[in-house]
Amino acid sequence: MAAVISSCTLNVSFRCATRMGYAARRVATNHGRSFSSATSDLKPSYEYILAEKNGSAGLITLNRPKALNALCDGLLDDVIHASRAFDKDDSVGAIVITGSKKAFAAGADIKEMSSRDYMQCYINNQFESWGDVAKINKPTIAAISGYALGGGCELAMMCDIMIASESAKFGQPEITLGVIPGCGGTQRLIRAIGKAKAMEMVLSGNMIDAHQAERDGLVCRVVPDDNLMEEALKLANKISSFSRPAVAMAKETVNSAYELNLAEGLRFERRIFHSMFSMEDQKEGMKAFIEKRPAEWKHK
Ligand code: DAK
Repeated sequence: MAAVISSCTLNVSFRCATRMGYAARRVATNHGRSFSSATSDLKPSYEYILAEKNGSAGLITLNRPKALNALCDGLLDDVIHASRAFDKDDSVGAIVITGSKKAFAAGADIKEMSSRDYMQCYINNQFESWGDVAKINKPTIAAISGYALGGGCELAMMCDIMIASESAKFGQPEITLGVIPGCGGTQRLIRAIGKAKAMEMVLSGNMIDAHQAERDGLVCRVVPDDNLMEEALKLANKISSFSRPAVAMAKETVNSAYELNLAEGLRFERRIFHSMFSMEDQKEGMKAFIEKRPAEWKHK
């Protein structure tokens, strides 16, 4: 049933949005796609991103093509604003972040930060808000084509799932600029691909291609360039078709493995599992299985 739901979702998304009363409008993106758009807390438009809905997925497209989506302060502010708006929107179950075919993002904006001095960085706690992307409660999926370098790779790693297209290239080239990764590149990369491979990338600035990234466990899968958005949105809509609290608890519990030792993690998992038996969706999900019908989630 889930497979049926996911394969249908993309086709019905515009109809659904209209039926649900959104102010639907068509939006062209730099992947050349068009979707319906409307979510209450979203701004009508952003300077550096496109934000729209596709069925039950929120879609954020980095849109600074001339600079290969280099992550200037304004772009990051836009990403965080739209992510929070989708996080609060009950009709959205998961969020996809993508870039263009040539670049997911070529890193922090080197031109913007090049002349900053230590005191400016320190007093303003430069880039502190970047980490907020990892604080979004709903599942986030990075759909990556082309370059994901430096802060671009770090932004992708803040997401829960990374899907790459054949053209994707990942790297932490900060060492070539005389600095180090500053937003999780030294920490999340080692957890994703292990010390030996992370060290090579961070110390040499070497890039890895999509297939290497899949072999190393950095991305969950590689898809043809032309299928990237279809696959990412299909996955986001499939995740959105499940009980929202169950999905949120699954995300929180998996992420707790970053912070906890095994014994604490297993205890946390068990306690979360126990707590789910207070949910209507647990009753409904199991009853629906027994009655051989699709579950009707109440999201509580
Ligand atoms: N910043 C600014 N502009 C960039 C850019 C970047 N990261 N990457 C590309 N651009 C601009 C280029 O300057 C060029 O602009 P114009 O010259 O046309 O005005 C335009 O985008 C097209 O780029 P190219 O002409 O270079 O295009 P190519 O196809 O020849 O090369 C490339 C593509 C991706 C290989 C190349 O552009 C490149 O090497 N870009 C820089 C990659 C890089 O070094 N990235 C790491 C940046 S450092 C932190 C949070 C985050 C960070 C640090 C701290 N905290 C929370 C503390 C992150 C740091 C970084 O990401």
